[in-house]
This record gives sequence, structure tokens and C-alpha cells, in this order.
Amino acid sequence: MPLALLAIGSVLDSQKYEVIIIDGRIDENPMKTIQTHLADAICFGVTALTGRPIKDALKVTQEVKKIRQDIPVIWGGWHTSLFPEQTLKDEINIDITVQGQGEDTFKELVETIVKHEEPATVKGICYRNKEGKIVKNPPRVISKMDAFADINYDLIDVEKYFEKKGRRQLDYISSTGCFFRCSFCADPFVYKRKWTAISPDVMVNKLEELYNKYKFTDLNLQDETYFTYRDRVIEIAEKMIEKKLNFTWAATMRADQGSRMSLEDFKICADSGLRRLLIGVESGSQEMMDWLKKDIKIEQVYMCAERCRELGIAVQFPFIVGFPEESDRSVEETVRVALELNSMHPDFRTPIFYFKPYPGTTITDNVIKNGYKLPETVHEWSDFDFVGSIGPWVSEKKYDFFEKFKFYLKFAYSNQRNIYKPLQLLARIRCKYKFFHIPVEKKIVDAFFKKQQLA
Ligand code: B12
Ligand code: SF4
Repeated sequence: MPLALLAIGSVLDSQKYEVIIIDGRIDENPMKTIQTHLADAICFGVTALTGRPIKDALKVTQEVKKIRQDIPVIWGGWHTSLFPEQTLKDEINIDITVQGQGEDTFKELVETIVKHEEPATVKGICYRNKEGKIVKNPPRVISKMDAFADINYDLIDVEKYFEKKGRRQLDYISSTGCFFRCSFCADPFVYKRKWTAISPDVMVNKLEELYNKYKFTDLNLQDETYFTYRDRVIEIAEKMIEKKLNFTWAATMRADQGSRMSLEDFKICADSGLRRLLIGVESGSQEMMDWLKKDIKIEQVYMCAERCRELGIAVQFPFIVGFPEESDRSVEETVRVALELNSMHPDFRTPIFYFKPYPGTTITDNVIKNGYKLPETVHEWSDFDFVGSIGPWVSEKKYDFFEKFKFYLKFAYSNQRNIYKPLQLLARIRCKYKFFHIPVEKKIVDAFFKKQQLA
């Protein structure tokens, strides 16, 4: 669900402003819908992550300006938080970029636009002034989430999202930012290692209201680190049980946070509906984890895995391979740990990604110092996601190995129908002995399900 647009759309006074959210994944003809509203619109806002999402964002922005040259176009989201000026410099059709949390910024921006003033006093933005010069205002410090108005899900057609997802799953975000410092992640750069969250009472009351209204069966928490405070999480879980909120939920956990929770704590979460966790491991090598400033121990990952296995909670353990100067030994450790975790429970998955130097991270700063060139315009950034754009750290041989390993691993330990059991056994043997020669099964699947691949 478009949580960013819901967040900024919900803070405007509904008596004064009409907010229209248009989502190209849901609307069959988004440009037509935009045109219907453009004539009397106050401004046009766009959210963009780094990479492929920028392509659509640029296309739509250019179309909008062709129709209404005078409309202020505001871009926000992770990419403009990282590239406030560059985004404006390279695309004349964008007027303002927003950095970090957008609720207060958007509210203030709309007020200045209505008054035909320059947004000179609005913090956390970068804009093109009347003379065409790019001006960067002072940053905005993170505000407490409780201070914002409730998210108004009526701004979107919730049923259409349920339909598209194939389940009545509501997306929700209960905290912003993160206290940690992982050197491959943009969060410490954007939120300066600050964190804020909705308080348990406010959150559970809101969830109860949403549950009664939309009858969702699953809640997808999109927080970076939902388990930041054990007491908060347990209070929320207990309140959910008390109120008999009968839905399942999924969230992200750091292994160190999980390792500080008792089995009883995990059980309370499971009783309140916890069905799946996402626990970033990144590397099977402790040395590599330390280099990444992940601040977790591999044993903590196994502690969480054990507890989840005992309680039947599904887990995704994502890994990244191909960090600059990563040794073969470290890659081997990743393969070993991924295989081990995968085989612990049919509902444990270990997706493996290839390192890409995402902007705003310490590792990326270092690879740039060593001569690596990142895209330099917003247009170049829009191609960043695609296969072929993986950096020099993932050799063809490594890439080929991991594509096969990932393919067989996915199949090897998950629940399969009896008819596939012999194939599953074969997949297990292949993974165990790293024997991926003549991958007939993969070739067949690739031939039938070929699609454009993202990196
Ligand atoms: C859901 C999610 C996904 C989904 C959907 C992504 C999508 N394209 O829509 C999926 C699973 C597909 C996904 C995939 C990936 N993701 Co992702 N994902 C998220 C996640 C967990 C939640 C996003 C969200 O809804 N946030 C809630 C909203 C409310 O927050 P927000 O977007 O930041 O919006 C606020 C402000 O930015 C601002 N704002 C935003 N837009 C606008 C617009 C205007 C006009 C204004 C005024 C303000 C404004 O105001 C909002 C309220 O404060 C975030 C982490 C996070 N918690 O944000 C990572 C995150 C966005 N993902 C990230 C990454 C790296 C990826 C992947 C590359 C991972 C991978 N290796 O495959 C891929 C590819 C992404 C792509 N290029 O499309 C990074 C983004 C880095 C970047 N530079 O863009 C994040 C931040 C995680 C991280 N810490 O590294 N992701
Ligand atoms: S990877 Fe997760 S824990 Fe690490 S800094 Fe980013 S959001 Fe925080």
C-alpha cells in the first residue's frame, strides 16, 4: 500500500483540501485520472525510491508539466532524501524535493503554495526559487509519530489492494528511523540514527478501528526495526490479545533484539498473531558482519531461529553477497549458514541479494573514494535496479553459482506436494554438495517463466 502518500495525505485538513492518491499499480489508466484532477490541483506530489521507481515518476512528472506548466511538483521519499539537489538539477519539471519525514513538511508546503509564497522557511526541503536557483533549506528534525493525524486509509481503495495482494492484508507503519549504523543501509544517513514510534495505546486502538472497518486478516508492519523496544512490542501484543483482534501479523526484527527476548515473549507475540519475521543476517561470516557494523552475533540469529522453529513462526533471513573485497571464505560461510537456516524449518527462507552500492551508505562512500562511479543524474538513477547494473564485486562465476544455489535452495526445504518429493530430494543433494552442473530443472523453469529481472 502507498504508505508514504497515505502519511502525507492524511495530515492535511480535510475541510480545506481534497487529497487524491493515484497509484499506477492499481489504476488502469493513471494518466487519465491525473488529467481529470489536474486543472484545479494545488500541487502534484510524487514518491520515489532509488532505482526503477524513478522511471515512472519522471514520465508522469513530465506529462503533468506538459498539461499544466504552472503546477508545483514536489518529489519526496528515499531518493530525494539522499539527493536533494541533484534531483532538481537534472529535471527542470521538479520544483521541490523533500528530505526525511514528510508529514509536517508537506503540510507547511501546501500552505505556502496556497499563499503563493516561496517555501523559504519550510525545513527539510530543497527548491528552485523564482530566479531558477536551487536553494537548500535547513534539515527537519524527526517529529514524534503520535503528533501526526491518524492515517486515513479511505484515501485509497483498500479493497483493490486486498484483491491485488490476493489476501486481506493491511500495510501499516508504526515507527520511523532506526538507532543502528549498518554500513550498507541508508537509514542512518536519512534519519541520523533517530527513531520514533506510535505509542501502544494509540496504535492498538487504531488497529481495532481499522480491523472492524476493513476486516483484514493480516497486518504487514513495514517498520525498519519493529522490535526496537521489547516492552512496547509486548504491550502491543498483549493489548491485541485483550481486544481479541483476530488477525495475523508480520514484522522486521534485528537478531540482537530477538535474542534479548525470552521464549515467553516470543510466545506472547505468537499468541497475538505473529506469523512471520524478517531477520536480516546479511552475511554468514562474523568478520563480515562486524565489517558491516551490523552489531549482531551469528549466535543471536540462531537463537531467534530456534525460538521461531519451536513456535512455528515463519522467518525470512535475507543475505547479501559480493561486498567489496569480500573473501571467498566469507561467501562460503554465507552459503553454509543460509543452507543451515533454510533446513531448520519448511517456513524459513534465506533470500540472497547481490551487493549494490545504494547511496547514502558508508560502504558506498568508500567505493566512490576508490574510483567507483555512481549514476550522476536522476535519469541515470532510474536504470540502477536492473540486472547488468550489478557492480564489479560480483563476478560472473559467483553470479552463476548463486543463481543456481538460490533456485535449488528455494525448493529444497519448503513444503512440497508428494509428486515433487523426488525433485526436492535432488535439490537437497545439489545444495549439500554444491553440485549445480547441468541444471535441467532450472532451465525448464526459466524457459517457462522468463521475465525482466531486477537486480
Ligand atoms: C515496502 C518496502 C519495499 C517494497 C515496496 C517498494 C516500492 N517500490 O514501493 C518492496 C518489498 C518491493 C521493496 C523492495 C526494495 N526495497 Co524497500 N522498503 C520498503 C520499506 C520496508 C517500507 C516503505 C514504506 O512504505 N515506508 C513507510 C513510509 C511512510 O515512509 P517513507 O516511504 O519513507 O515516506 C516518508 C518520507 O520519505 C516522506 N515522503 C515519501 N514520499 C513522499 C512524497 C512527497 C510528495 C512528500 C512531500 C513526502 C514524501 O514522507 C513520508 C512520511 O514521513 C522501506 C523501509 C521503510 N520503513 O521505509 C524499504 C526501503 C524503502 N527499501 C529499500 C531498498 C534498498 C529496497 C530494494 C532495493 C531491496 C532489494 N535489495 O531488493 C528493493 C527494490 C526497491 C525499488 N527500487 O523498487 C531502501 C530504500 C533505499 C533507497 N535509496 O531507495 C529502504 C529504505 C530500506 C533500507 N533501509 O535500506 N521495498
Ligand atoms: S539495516 Fe536495519 S538495523 Fe541496520 S541501520 Fe538499516 S534499518 Fe537499521
